[in-house]
Amino acid sequence: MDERKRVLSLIQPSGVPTIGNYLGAFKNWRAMQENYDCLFGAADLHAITVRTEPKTLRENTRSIFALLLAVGIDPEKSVVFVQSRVPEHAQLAWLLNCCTQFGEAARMTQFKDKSATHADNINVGLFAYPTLMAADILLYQADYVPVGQDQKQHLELTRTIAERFNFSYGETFTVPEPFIGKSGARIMSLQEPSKKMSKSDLNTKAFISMLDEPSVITKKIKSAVTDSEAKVRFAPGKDGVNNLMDIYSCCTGKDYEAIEREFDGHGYGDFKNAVAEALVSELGPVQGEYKRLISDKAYIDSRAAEGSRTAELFARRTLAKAMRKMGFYDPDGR
Ligand code: ATP
Ligand code: LTN
Repeated sequence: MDERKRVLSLIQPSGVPTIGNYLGAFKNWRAMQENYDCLFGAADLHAITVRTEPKTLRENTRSIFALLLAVGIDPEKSVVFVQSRVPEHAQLAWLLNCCTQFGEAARMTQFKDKSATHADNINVGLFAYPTLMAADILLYQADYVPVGQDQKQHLELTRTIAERFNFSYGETFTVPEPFIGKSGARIMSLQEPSKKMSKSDLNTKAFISMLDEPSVITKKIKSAVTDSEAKVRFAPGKDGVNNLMDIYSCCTGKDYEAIEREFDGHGYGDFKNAVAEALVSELGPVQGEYKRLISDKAYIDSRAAEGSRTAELFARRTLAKAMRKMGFYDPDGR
């Protein structure tokens, strides 16, 4: 009997992932494959909550799938899939919509933020985003969900929905726990370090994409906002420097104290050069592998199809169970 705990996490194909996605999510995903039964994938149904060109959606989804493999998510160890290929996600989401209060969804800060940045398209999908995310997680009876800090509130709502369903209809879903790394869980914008780094930021200097060329990485780090103290130390009020220290720490494994010692007596110039170098060597192998994989369309397509079929085998069982518990008529009498 397999006693391993189950892990699930998805990423939206809404652009090229940033080093925030990499350090806050992918690195943990890769490590967790060794000790857990993992499912990872592309949340393309979530991506359409923001207006997206059909061609872009298709390309971004294939691209993010290739990137997952490039960072070392191994389809022989983990189930890697595409959300929209498993129709049970949308089906369970509807059931969960009916177990979620309007007020609960309206409190989500991501909904409030996205409503502000996409004021011309505050669609019902954007509002129902967290119940679809709850369906993603509950369909696979996940124990842990590795995400960045920004997703904690959605995880709390998922737990509330699962507990409510179990209470109303009988034990059905595993109540999941968020898994948020100690460092890298909230990489900040390089230009406004009080805001999280986001791949959909309109200012491209604010983020480093995982596929940025070394010269671009160096330029963006050099123009990152710091402060006038000119001392590398982790302290309140030094958001820009704290963020660079966090990035450096994630890439090198050094703690803040070690970093402070290393740059004692140095200005921000030397520190920024070191951060850029660390990032370039961290991302280099991933970029090489991505280039190789993305040119092999047949391989990516067959892996995505196979992973999605496997995911559906899990998903189908849970959806059937939830429908049975809720009292849906099944004329086949199962
Ligand atoms: P968008 O900018 O399109 O809204 P996003 O990058 O904020 O997207 P996702 O692509 O869905 O959101 O995020 C995938 C994973 O990366 C999630 O686990 C999320 O918590 C994590 N993540 C996103 N941004 C950061 C960040 N700045 N620091 C750490 N983790 C992050
Ligand atoms: N909402 C998440 C992406 C996401 C997700 C999930 C994460 C969609 N479904 C299920 C974990 C589990 C985000 O990071 N914006």
